[in-house]
Amino acid sequence: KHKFWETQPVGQFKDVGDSSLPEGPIEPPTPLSEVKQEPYNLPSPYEWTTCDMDSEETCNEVYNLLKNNYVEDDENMFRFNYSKEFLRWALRPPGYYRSWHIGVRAKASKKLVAFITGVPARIRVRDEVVKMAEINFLCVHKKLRSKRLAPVMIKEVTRRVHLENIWQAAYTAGVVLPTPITTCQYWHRSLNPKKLIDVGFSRLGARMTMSRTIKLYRLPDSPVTPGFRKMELRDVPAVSRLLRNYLSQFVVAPDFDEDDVEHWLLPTDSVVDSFLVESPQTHEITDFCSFYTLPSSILGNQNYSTLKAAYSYYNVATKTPLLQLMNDALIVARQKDFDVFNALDVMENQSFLKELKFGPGDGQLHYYLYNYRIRNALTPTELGLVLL
Ligand code: NHW
Ligand code: EN5
Repeated sequence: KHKFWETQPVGQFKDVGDSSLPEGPIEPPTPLSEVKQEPYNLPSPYEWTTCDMDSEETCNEVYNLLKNNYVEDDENMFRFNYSKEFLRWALRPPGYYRSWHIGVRAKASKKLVAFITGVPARIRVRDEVVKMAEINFLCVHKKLRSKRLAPVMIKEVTRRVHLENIWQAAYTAGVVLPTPITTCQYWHRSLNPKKLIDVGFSRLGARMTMSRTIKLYRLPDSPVTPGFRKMELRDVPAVSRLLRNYLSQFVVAPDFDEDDVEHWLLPTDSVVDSFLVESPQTHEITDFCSFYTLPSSILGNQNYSTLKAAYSYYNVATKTPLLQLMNDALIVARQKDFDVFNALDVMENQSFLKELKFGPGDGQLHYYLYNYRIRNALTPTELGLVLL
């Protein structure tokens, strides 16, 4: 079945449920001198390129490859359309390596035909903090599919990660591979129900009219929590403390320092939004919520070309009820003209999804670790990691 994945240091299906296998690295690191020094061979019409995301031109090429060839839903109605600013943000966190932004070009035309990326991250698994690569944006042009290019790209990114003395990775996918550490469900909260129905993202419920549906999803014009405001640079230390403390309860979660929080959570227009609650009495920062912007192209609709989606990111409630905090997040997302607010059933999200009128989607997201075994699959509530 999995001719490539069977050869890789990942949990194998045959080992699921085998409690005799130890938790931790599957293979030990090898001396750096033993890491292959030359890139893997591509089929001869293609060549490797390192993509400089600082370059407007390269960033445009990556953007266009993904816009036309990246992830679609199971009925091919929508395709992720990550913006250029988003890609720059996602690919240049603290300590990033340019060599992990890997493209494949057609030798003849120099056209970019495939892409894969890694960014460094410290991920805690139980009480061990492990240096990992987060792998994302694996994409092969539609016309070059099923030619076994993906395994070569995965081996090449693995080699370049190894050259930095990093031996583990984390990644997510909509497809089942050997073997998920957990499987999460996507949930969706309509903000602009009429458009969602018009484009086929959602359906009019049984015994529901359009005006009844619009009323069902109506939200207040502004957040209700006193002291709710946008996060600022001066909040980085307090947000870092709040988030680090919160994430410590999950089995798998990022180990964010202040530089990471500044990069990943300080608001960036049309990329990431973060809000917090500052106590009007004590000026203490007690609660935090965030979401990132990921539009999808709407494939073949006469009236609309993009679906504007917000994705729940990291949220921490210590004083404000999480339900109220997330309702305020929905309110500000609606004010910013998002059509839908998406969330996974990770962390404590289950506690607000139904009450805030999210409904389950038709998509799932499987989480994976490379070269790190987890003894038993986790529940989504044990997972404190959101990948983009
Ligand atoms: S998931 C999004 C992936 N991208 C898309 O779905 C975009 C649309 N699809 C495509 O571009 C987020 C192609 O279909 C792709 C496959 C490129 C997906 N992950 O070339 P072949 C990420 O970016 C396996 C991993 O013929 P193709 C995370 C498949 O099981 N493996 O297929 C990325 C088969 O192997 P098998 C995947 O359709 C994580 C082989 O590829 C996969 O032309 C990467 C077939 O290759 C997927 N999403 O191209 C792993 N989809 O053993 C990182 C298919 O079953 C691992 N495959 O025969 C860690 C590396 C770093 C380690 C550091 C220590
Ligand atoms: C991770 N970095 O399938 C990249 N999305 O449910 C890989 N469905 O939007 C991730 N099919 O259910 C890949 N509407 C995995 C995700 C791939 C994209 C995907 C799903 C997630 C999705 C929508 C549209 C379905 C269109 C037909 C969906 C129902 C919404 C409804 C709103 C009202 C309440 C009930 C639910």
